Amino acid sequence: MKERLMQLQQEALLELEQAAGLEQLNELRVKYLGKKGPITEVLRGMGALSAEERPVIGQVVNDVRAAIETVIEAKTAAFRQAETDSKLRLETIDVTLPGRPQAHGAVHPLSKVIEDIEDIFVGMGYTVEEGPEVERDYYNFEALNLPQNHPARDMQDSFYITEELLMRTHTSPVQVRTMERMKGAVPVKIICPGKVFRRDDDDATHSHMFTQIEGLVIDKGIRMSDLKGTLLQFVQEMFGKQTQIRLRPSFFPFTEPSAEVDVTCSNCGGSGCRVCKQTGWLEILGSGMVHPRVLEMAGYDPNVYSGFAFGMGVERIAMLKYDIDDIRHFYTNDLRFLQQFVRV
Ligand code: 2NL
Repeated sequence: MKERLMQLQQEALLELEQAAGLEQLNELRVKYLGKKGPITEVLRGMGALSAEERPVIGQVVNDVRAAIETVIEAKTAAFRQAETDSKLRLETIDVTLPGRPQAHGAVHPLSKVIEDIEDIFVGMGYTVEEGPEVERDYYNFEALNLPQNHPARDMQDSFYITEELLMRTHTSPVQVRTMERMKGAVPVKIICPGKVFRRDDDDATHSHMFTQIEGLVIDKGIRMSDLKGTLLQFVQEMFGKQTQIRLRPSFFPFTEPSAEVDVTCSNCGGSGCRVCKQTGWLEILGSGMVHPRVLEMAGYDPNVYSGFAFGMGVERIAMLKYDIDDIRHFYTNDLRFLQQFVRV
């Protein structure tokens, strides 16, 4: 019996010596120490032994088992360590390697300029309003005092969907809709950004679709000086504190009086250059006091309330600010153009 056990131990140790990994070690543990293994079998047979033999064999069985267990434990630890070592070797991170550059998207220059303009007016207490691009003839023309035979209402100048519906030619209808919704309440203090559409041949400075931002203020006692001060504040935040403005008389059907607004040329500071065609001034927006008929139609008594309004082409502002020479750059999505606006 003792010899059998010693042989078993030798056999087991030899096999364990050759074990290639944790899985095989486990198989050998089951094979030698498991419930159906030879050690268990010997232990079960202990009852058949004599009283003298029992403690001797018992001691041997325990020693054999302990020897096998010790080897299994040692080898298990060695395999685990080897596994960890190889993992650490494989997963080494060289923190001194240069990083992989991240691709940066860019905010479209038009979006950037729209947001900058919105921020400036929101800072003066305005809210931003939006509305439909397909508009009723009433909101686009009628409510803005554009007479039935006005050239802008011609099929040649607007994109008509039906007799009654067209692509809006300005964002003024959003302002009319806002006034209606306000039901005569003041103050109205809004800006309306969005796409507008005009039938026109595209060239370096014209596009059949462009972006407009209009502003409208209505309250008691609003005067031309409020318009002028507001626009001066706006251009100085947009183009720099040194910027000055001048107002020239103009005409729009929806304002009276009306004025074109010029800013001092930021390229030459007003002395005259190629950009401002030697005048020192750049035209950037149209404006005026809201026409009494426009106020009246929208539910505001022109004898009680007055207001000013203005409108600007965002592309033109962006072209001046970023020295862009062709309006079509905004829509052709050439990455060489767009990536110049990436903020890294
Ligand atoms: C321009 C000129 C302008 C307005 C837009 C307006 C709107 C209402 C009432 C009165 Cl609801 N006026 N808008 C006024 C003056 C000029 O735009 O050159 N836009 C690109």
